[in-house]
Amino acid sequence: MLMADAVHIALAGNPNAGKTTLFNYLTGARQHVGNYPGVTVEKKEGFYLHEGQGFRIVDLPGTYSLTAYSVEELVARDYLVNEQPDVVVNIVDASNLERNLYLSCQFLELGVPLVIALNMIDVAEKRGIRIDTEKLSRLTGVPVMPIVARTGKGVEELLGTVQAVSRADARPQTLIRYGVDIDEALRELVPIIEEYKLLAETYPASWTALKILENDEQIVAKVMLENMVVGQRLIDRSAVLARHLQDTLEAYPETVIADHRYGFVRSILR
Ligand SMILES: Nc1nc2c(ncn2[C@@H]2O[C@H](COP(=O)(O)OP(=O)(O)OP(=O)(O)O)[C@@H](O)[C@H]2O)c(=O)[nH]1
Ligand SMILES: [Mg+2]
Repeated sequence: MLMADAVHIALAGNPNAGKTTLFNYLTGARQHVGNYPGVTVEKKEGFYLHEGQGFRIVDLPGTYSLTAYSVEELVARDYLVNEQPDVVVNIVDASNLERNLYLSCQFLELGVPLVIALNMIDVAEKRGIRIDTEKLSRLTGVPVMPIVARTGKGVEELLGTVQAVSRADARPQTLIRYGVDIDEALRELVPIIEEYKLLAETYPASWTALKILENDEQIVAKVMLENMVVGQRLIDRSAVLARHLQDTLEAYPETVIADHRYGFVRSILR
């Protein structure tokens, strides 16, 4: 079998969600797992062969967000956009759904091919938490597969779905709305980013626009490097939004954006 045929998957999710546990289960590796978050700081790579299909698996550090504020977040997000895995498997702690889905929102925004692995189903069941996986799948627009990484329960089915998604080559569309002011700014920024093909190789225009409004230093710098004149136009528009939100809500754009992600999550969990 050629390595080129392997499905390239990245395990991503919150700290302590069970990424390394699944990685170890699949690759036979003995990477350290811990009861405290932030155990994995570097990415680890392994290989898994399943019914004639090879999987190249990357275990990413856990993050709560995909901003540019911490090394872990930058490692995870740069890996996803630079290495472009065939499928991102978002390991979600089923016993802590609201917090975990906040990060899932950001994978949806990034538009990466996504499968949600609902891990720690055993813990959730013990606590009497029942999750409607079909509803969750319908509302997020991506497959949701329940697993217990510690025992391997559901992992076969998860890999089958991962394989199908890698063949389909489909990218999820984000269904998240951020309120009238931000949505309006996005509607203005996106066509400009598209017209000048800013960061077009790596990021969807809607994501780049959102990051400019969030004042994400890394993305703003990349945009300026590509086109200073257009970049300045986008920054100026973003500043108008920031002032408006400050005047009307006394809030920063990134706070309003985060609030709307949580709103989306809550609407899903209702
Ligand atoms: N009961 C149960 N425990 C699990 C399951 N999966 C993982 N764990 C436990 O959860 C804890 C955290 O697991 P890790 O695999 O280290 O989590 P991680 O996502 O790699 O964490 P970071 O590297 O910090 O991002 C460990 O104590 C695991 O044994 C599961 O399905 N059920
Ligand atoms: Mg880990």
